[in-house]
Amino acid sequence: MSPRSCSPVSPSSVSRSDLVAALEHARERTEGLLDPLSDEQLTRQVSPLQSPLVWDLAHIGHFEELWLLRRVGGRSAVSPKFDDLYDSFAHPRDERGRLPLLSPEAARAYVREVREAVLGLLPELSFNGGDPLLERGFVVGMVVQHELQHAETMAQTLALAGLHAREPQQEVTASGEVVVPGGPFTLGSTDPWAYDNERPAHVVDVPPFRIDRALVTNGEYAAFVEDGAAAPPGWDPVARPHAPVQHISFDEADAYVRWAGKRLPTEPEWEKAAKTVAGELEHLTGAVWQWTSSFFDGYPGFSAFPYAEYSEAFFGSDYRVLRGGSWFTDPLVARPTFRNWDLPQRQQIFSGLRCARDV
Ligand code: AVJ
Ligand code: FE
Repeated sequence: MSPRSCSPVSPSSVSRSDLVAALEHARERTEGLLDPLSDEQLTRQVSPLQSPLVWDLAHIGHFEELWLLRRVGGRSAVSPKFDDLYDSFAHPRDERGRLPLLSPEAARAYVREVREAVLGLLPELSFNGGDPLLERGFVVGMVVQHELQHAETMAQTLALAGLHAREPQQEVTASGEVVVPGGPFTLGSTDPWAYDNERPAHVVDVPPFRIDRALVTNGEYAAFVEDGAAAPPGWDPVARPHAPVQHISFDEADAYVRWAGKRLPTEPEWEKAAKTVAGELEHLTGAVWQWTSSFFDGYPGFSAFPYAEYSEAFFGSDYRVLRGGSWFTDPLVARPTFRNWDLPQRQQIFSGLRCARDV
């Protein structure tokens, strides 16, 4: 299924029908992945790096219950067990296959029950009454984006299981570099659905730099592999030499750019290019996530909202930031200010790279 090209929610107002449509759109993407699967495929621990798919499904429902039914709606918990079972900080991914999880049938019934209650609650809520959680539908947007992000995590699991062998459909056609002139630009977002880690928007002075118009292709990466680098998992460079290379870790991306006599863009450089020379650059979104050289950290004046476990818990020098969005990422998530992050050795994500260089 291809992502819907949806009109963004207007910053000045939000209608209940927009919110319902966004919730339904996220659910369609989840169901599109999971409906064709057997119970065995849904409950299997495919990799220590990924949850069993049925965990992601019930976790999506639990997050929606927690934020919309309980926090906003004041309802009581559906089951006291779920707060532990489906808390991503309570059990690492490699242990989730051994937990007493809901069966696929029970998980489906749970997410359906939560969604029906949410649709009943929405007409009672005021989205411009001064509550920052509700303002312009923020908390609904958060629940929608959470489900869409877990859909991508589930797509990674399916790719690892060999059940959803997919890759970027795009072919790289651009070549050469763009010089981005030095000077200030605004890093971050004022979009009402932006995450806390995209805020506050602030002016940053970025010295001039060069950035490639195109992503690194399988064909280009093949020369690096011939020179001794490890081949990415599941790689077949002969099949699609002009497609962007994917399943590249930060460490490999960093090694590639050095080998090529270049470097990765920093996060501010990537965002400045996306905001000021987008027309010159190919595949800013919709192909593969693009590694930057930046660690994941808060912008100056960062304040966790509405919970520290989304972003702040990962700040520091463990995680590197990726920008853009993959062939799977929904347009609702793949905005130019959106920040993704992962550990530098991870390859299961749909990640590639774009080179940069000093002027
Ligand atoms: C932004 C993709 C790194 O999967 O850990 C899902 C998204 N946060 N549930 C993750 C997320 C909470 C997050 N990433
Ligand atoms: Fe989650």
